[in-house]
Amino acid sequence: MSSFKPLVFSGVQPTGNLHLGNYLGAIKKFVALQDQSDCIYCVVDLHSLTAQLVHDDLEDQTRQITAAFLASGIDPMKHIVFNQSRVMQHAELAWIFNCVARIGWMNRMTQFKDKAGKDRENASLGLLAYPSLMAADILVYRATHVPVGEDQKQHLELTRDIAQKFNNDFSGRIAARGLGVEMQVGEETVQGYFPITEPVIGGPAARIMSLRDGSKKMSKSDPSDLSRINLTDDADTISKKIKKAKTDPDALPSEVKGLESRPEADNLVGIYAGLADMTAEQVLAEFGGRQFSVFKPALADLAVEKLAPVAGEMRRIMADTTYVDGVLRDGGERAGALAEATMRDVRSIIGLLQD
Ligand code: AQP
Repeated sequence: MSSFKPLVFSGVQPTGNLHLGNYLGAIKKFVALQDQSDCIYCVVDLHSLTAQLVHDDLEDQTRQITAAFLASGIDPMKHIVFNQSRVMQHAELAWIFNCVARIGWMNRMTQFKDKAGKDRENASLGLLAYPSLMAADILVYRATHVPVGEDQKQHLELTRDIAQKFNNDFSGRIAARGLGVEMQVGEETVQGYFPITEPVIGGPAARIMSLRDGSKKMSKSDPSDLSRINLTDDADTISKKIKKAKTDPDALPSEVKGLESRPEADNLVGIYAGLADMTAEQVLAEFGGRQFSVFKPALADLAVEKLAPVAGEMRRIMADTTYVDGVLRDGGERAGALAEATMRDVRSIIGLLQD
């Protein structure tokens, strides 16, 4: 009996300027994982339609996320970088998962509740079914690991539920075709066609909060630009935003426990730790007892030092649209071949006739 080879998949929506939360919570992890496993990184343009259906610049935003991947150090030759809509098997598998998943599962998603707001009846069906497409993105490659920020944890649990239900519903047909793969789920060894994917979440930057309100996550859709550091911000803007970041009047504590109930201080320490590849403990060992008037300039210098090269490289790559489009085309072809192999199995498992 075979077992799953480690494979990393993750995606980012082309819904606006990338920010420090996307960078530290996701993209920096994407870069780190490429030395350990095969990786597939996707600009999830179909997902972005749930946020905004009519775009004037979806093409450019897709290229911008691609440029951010490449500028951060993702190698598109060793790994796969593409935009989701090129590989139609994502949408095909999402339809099948719409029939596997239950409406109640979708209704419980906090992101759906937040984004739909009070007028749920008027939210698009796509917004409700978003996690089903996300499960398809991951499972069409039978990916085993998914690096994401903490806000995506619930969606990944749903991906696991969908995989498990598919494996159970079709267990007889999977076994009859010899397509079962043995895997460890908790203490149990089980067989199934889809892996029960592991989230890769954690570290000091798993949830970067708004610079204006430590109880809200840093987000592209926050109307205040001061709430986030965009990857394309220049050095002055980064420094100004950190200087204006909300804090409290106390000095930094020497122990992590002292950050409890100080969300803004906790957030800035997490950002420093994420940028410097340190733990919060190490940051506090250096800055404990110091006022924000000392810590903020040090954080601003560090942010400029780490982000300016990425922004510069992004601009250089963005200027060469032929290159960016070539990366996406090549990645799409390679991803499409892998996805089609899965879909041939899935169609056979379900009983959908094919040649
Ligand atoms: N604040 C954050 N802290 C850590 N990680 C974050 N991510 C997003 N915000 C934070 C992670 O970035 C990856 C890509 O995100 P996405 O664009 O696909 O989706 P999103 O979560 O909807 O991003 P935004 O910026 O928060 O957009 P809006 O404003 O539309 O809600 C994901 O891995 C995500 O976890």
